[in-house]
Amino acid sequence: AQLRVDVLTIFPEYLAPLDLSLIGRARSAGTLSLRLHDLRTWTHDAHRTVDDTPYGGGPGMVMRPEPWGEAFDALLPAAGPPPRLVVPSPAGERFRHRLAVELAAEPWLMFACGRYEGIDQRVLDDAARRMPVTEVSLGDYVLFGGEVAVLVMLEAVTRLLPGVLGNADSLVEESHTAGLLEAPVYTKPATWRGLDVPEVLRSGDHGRIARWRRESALLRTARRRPDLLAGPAAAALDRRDRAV
Ligand code: 6GU
Repeated sequence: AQLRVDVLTIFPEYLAPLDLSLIGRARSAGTLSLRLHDLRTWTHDAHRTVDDTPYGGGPGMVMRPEPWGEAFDALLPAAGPPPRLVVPSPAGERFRHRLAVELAAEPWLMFACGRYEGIDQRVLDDAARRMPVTEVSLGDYVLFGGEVAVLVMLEAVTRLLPGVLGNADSLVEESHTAGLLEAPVYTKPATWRGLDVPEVLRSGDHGRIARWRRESALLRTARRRPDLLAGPAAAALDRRDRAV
């Protein structure tokens, strides 16, 4: 497989959608090798306990370290390169297109899904002695756990794998690849409920269409996401763009 992925979670059923659609197809095509692991496999008490009360007090529960340690012992190779460990957390680095590209270039990813108030910090400290660890946040809000974040990240990463998208051009043109939002898109009919498709898109003039799309992308980005224009994409704007 192009990419091997292991996911550690106490809710493997949460990741059932990974059988569907294009991710499911990438799996059956052998591009993506995905394994889900129930963290409770590495508990030994009758209740298969994965959490305990926080040292220092406070609300909620913290994931205890032992099952995580045993899981890594079982899943990491005795020799050879380890996976890159990705830990979803609101305290992590922001997940952006750039990081998706980076992850898609790895041979082996492991995701560790925390729940409750988080995972005992020593799990991350110990893991970092054995493999590269990246804590990743989807945005400035808090989820119950990392599972849905893994769905999001795996979808963003899988579609970047060679052969997953039918048309490789869709990767080149799309939003965020260029650091800009995409121009609006239209299909038939040419008029619908009194609304017309912009004439330029029906003109057949590929030069005009490309300029219109570029301008629309710039305008949309300036209006909706001006922060993107302050970033690295700004360096790529040419003189013609600045005149828009
Ligand atoms: Cl990646 N995980 C969790 N648990 N909460 C989040 C998040 C991730 N990103 C934003 N909130």
